[in-house]
Amino acid sequence: MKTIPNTKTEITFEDFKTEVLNDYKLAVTSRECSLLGRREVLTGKAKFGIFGDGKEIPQIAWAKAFNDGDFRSGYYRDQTFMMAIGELTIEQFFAGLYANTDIKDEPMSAGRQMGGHFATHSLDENGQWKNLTEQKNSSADISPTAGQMPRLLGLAQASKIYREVDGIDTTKFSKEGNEIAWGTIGNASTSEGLFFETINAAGVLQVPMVISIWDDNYGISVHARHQTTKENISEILKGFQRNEDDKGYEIFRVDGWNYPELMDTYQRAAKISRNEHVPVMIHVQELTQPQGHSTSGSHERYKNQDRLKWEAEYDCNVQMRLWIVENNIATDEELTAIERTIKKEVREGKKAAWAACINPIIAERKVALNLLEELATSSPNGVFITKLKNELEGFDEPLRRNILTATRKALRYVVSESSSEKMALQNWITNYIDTIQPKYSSHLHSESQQSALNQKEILPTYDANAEDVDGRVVLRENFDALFTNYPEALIFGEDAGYIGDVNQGLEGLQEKHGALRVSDTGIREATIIGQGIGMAMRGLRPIAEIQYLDYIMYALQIMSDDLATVQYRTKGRQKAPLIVRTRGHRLEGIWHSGSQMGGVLNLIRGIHVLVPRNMTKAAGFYNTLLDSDEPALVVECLNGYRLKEKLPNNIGEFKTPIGVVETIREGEDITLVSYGSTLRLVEKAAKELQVVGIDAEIIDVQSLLPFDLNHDIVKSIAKTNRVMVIDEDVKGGASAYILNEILNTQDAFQYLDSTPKTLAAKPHRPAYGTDGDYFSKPSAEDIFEAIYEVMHELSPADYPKLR
Ligand SMILES: Cc1ncc(C[n+]2csc(CCOP(=O)(O)OP(=O)(O)O)c2C)c(N)n1
Ligand SMILES: [Mg+2]
Repeated sequence: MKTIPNTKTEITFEDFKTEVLNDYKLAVTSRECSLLGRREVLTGKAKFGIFGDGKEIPQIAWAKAFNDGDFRSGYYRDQTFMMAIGELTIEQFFAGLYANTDIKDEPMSAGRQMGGHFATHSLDENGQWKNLTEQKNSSADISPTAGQMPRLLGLAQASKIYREVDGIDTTKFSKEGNEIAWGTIGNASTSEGLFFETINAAGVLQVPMVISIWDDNYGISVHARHQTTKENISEILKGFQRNEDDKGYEIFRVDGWNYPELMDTYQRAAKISRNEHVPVMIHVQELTQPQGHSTSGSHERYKNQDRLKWEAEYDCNVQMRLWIVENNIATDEELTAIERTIKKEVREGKKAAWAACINPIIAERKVALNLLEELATSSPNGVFITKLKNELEGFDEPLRRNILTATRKALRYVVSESSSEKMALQNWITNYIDTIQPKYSSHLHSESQQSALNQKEILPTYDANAEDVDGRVVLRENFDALFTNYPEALIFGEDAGYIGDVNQGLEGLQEKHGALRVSDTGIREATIIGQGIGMAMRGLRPIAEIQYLDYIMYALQIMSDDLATVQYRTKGRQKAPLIVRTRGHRLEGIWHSGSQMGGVLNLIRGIHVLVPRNMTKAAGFYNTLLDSDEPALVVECLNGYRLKEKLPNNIGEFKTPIGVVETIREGEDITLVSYGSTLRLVEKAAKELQVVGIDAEIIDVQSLLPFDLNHDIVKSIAKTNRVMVIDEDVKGGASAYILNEILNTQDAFQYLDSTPKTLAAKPHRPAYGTDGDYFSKPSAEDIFEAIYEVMHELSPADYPKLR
């Protein structure tokens, strides 16, 4: 036989048989899980199911080529692979389906993600790195199709950096860059832009990435003829094939039901990619979906009889079984016996998983029922409370929601009573919510010691005769210090390398720190972020540069869906402390002046959003962030690079704190809240207002997410009794966000003597040119007049109408 599962040449037939049968057992186990999983959804125990049936055999071949230290970035079909690398048991599979919130039972996401979204733990329970070279790693899945691709690029690039850059401590992350990043994607999802963008970028970067395309001819109900030119993705990507003259990909095509061919293909692919750092594509064709796409519908609706017949015949498990029998590796009876045992094992595993999920809730319900009973006995409204109690008791499979609905409603019946039973229930409800809520809400941000919020401010210090320099020089000097102090730090983006970014904040740094650490990228914002996510997940400290804030829109989806949710969707067991550097605010024209902050703020909760008003503040943020373990977006002021700032003498050391505002002008009459470039106009207006006797206090927010953790703004309002938020975003954008924080989080209403105001831009994008800006965004005159108007309303005699 040409291929045997292992590349070792001398193994006995018995060894071979054991290994093949073991593989078959795995395939059957995985399939049984899928079959039973679907039943669990149809009977209502689980909400939704999407399974790996029909894709078992290639995943077993892949798992054999997957080494410790390697990373997976895949999608919901990969359960067999996860089982094959020992990272998913039968119990865990069902725990995911049932949304068990205990991370010990459900290690993929502690019930936060639907089943079929896989992950391993890169961090221990304290948020510290485990040794990733000693385990098989899977980055946490996300649901948007092809969303796994950008991160895959970075996971692969990390190996290249670890192999080629000197001076990095690789102990926990890499063995000479020998790790492959393995991707998987469905055939239909290759239609997404993210797929093509990643494929091109990996070809350019020549990184050890192996992408498997699981091709079952469909994307839900939509046939390949509507998805892919020539209905064949490897056919149309042939131009990426490398040859003697040009670098590119190695491309393989293999049938997904052909066990020996798959074994051979994956071994060859791994060898090339691991040794030579060449990207490889494996187009796995002729796969099936025995149960259709998911539990949401049946494939009989869109597959014809011929297709269904073909799928039954070419089901990869069926084909492997045939191959085993035909090659006299095992008899039909032996296999039937194996299948029977596995069915039983899966049933038992499922039962155990259900018990683990439901028992804690039943125990909690018992406590609640007792409290309700006691309350009913002590209350004149006992009958109503008993009814609630009986309803709660009647649920065969209670949810925590049922427990809280009953107990919270019960309190309404005793609202005017006072009893120890009532107090006991009140306390229990509060404590119960306090203990259960974190199961759903913890770890949006890092909860480790390195959380950015634990970083203390270190002020910049200056020589007596400190030089006035262009703002960009402060940044450049600071980046230089950071790349010297942090060998694992690197920056990349459009024009970030050779010319040192479009505003020269990285001038000369490529020459000094090398082209792998200060590098140019293609114009591909989503995968620039993906590079950053993947590298950050493997212990590097990437800074991904998005040239202008306006163009972050291309990357916003991946920031929102992937980067922002890494900690949350793994309950703190993975992190991607990526710094996204960009520049925005207050330039002119529909696309170079944007401050689409409202959108950004609301889409990337989980990422800090920092808006420094000058380059010293910005540099301080980079220093803070590199000492912490969280992702952040830093928006530098586009019009601030040539403004003069004093050069601090503690470059690389001073730190701007996160979530802390700064009062940049003291005043008595009104509190003005703003950030970024708009502050310069607010300061100008404040000076002019002083002339007419209005004394404004100005607060620079600096950090939009998190927002004013010390609640300093409300302290200012307690003094001035008036507030205006000034912003260049559209109405309802960042200004509305800020006002919400001031009113709802900081409870400023009680101190206000005038209506709280926001002053924002016109609803259209800003027109080009100085006048375009003047008529699109708040000008110094607009700000002056808006504030004057507030004072006019207060005292028309002192402040007569201007116009
Ligand atoms: C961005 C995005 N669009 C749509 C969906 C809904 N959706 C989920 S799976 C799927 C089809 C994917 O087909 P394919 O990539 O071939 O994978 P398969 O399920 O066939 O293995 C679609 C459209 C999604 N999850 N994400
Ligand atoms: Mg498909």
